This record gives sequence, structure tokens and C-alpha cells, in this order.
Amino acid sequence: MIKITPTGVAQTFLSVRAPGKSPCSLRPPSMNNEPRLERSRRNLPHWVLNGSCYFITFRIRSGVLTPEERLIVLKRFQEGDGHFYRLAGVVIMPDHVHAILRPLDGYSLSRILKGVKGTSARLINQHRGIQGTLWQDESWDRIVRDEAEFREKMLYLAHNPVKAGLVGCIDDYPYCYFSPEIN
Ligand code: NI
Repeated sequence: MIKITPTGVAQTFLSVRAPGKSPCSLRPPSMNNEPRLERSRRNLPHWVLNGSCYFITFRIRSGVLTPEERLIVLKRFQEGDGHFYRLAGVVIMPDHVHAILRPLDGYSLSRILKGVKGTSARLINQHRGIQGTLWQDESWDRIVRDEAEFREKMLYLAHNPVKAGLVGCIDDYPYCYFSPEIN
């Protein structure tokens, strides 16, 4: 297995682990049979083309999401992938969500966020048997300007559950997704 160094060259940039633990990557070795750097060069540029890729964050209004509720949010994000946006990565934390995505033609980021927040809130409210506002109205977003920033943000996503002490290795966190296109 390969671990991260500051240069990141020829490394799998999504390898994330807690300090002192053995390295791990996001995918089983069977999916990593192509040289990683080659894959990155071929697959990354279209993600960051024309300033069309966004790093987004939104937060729960109060309380936390149960594991089951985190799966509901994850599923909503994955269901929109290929229809309204291309999803590079998403991590559902107990009280907030980070995602990196590229809207498809004809879909604005605000419309996408409204959709994913609205539908996930409705499903979670149903699950809880309550009504009310789940997410904070505001979402935070920024354009991912280049490949370096894309890599940095993807790593940031993958580090979240490890940094929060929820798991020792991102592989062990079920409430996240990273596109197999990216390695
Ligand atoms: Ni976070």
C-alpha cells in the first residue's frame, strides 16, 4: 500500500489514516490495478474544467444524524449522480455534509442543493415521525479552481471522519462515497 507524502506524486491521494495506523485506501486493491498517476492525469482535468466543480458544505440545524439517517443522505447524493451532477465525493458527518460535485448542463448549484437538502430532510423527518427544518438554510460553497485544489478538497473530505475520531481509517466509514473515476 502507498501512503501520502507532501508531494503526492505516484501516491493514492485518497489514502487516509489516523496517525500511527497502517495505511489504507478508499478502494480494494482489485480496483487499483492501473497506475494511479496515469489515472489521475486522465480523469482529473474534466472535473475542474471551466470552474464548474464545487466544494460544498451544509450543516444540520441542531442535534445529530443517526447512522441510518446518514445513509439516507448518502443515498440521496448518489441518486442524483449522473442526473443533475457528477459526484466526485461526499462525506456525511453526524452534523454536517461535505461534497464535491460538478453540476450537469442546465442545473444550477442552488437548484441541486435545494433538491438534495429538501428530499433528504423530508425522508429523515418521515423516519423520525416529525415535521420541521432539518438543515440550516445556508450552504457554503466554493469553486474548485484547479487540480491541486481538487486533490486538497478530496483529501479534506476523506480526512473528516478520521479527524473527528469516528474511525481510524476512512475505509471503515460507511457514510461516504468517492467516485471510482478518481484515484
Ligand atoms: Ni467537516
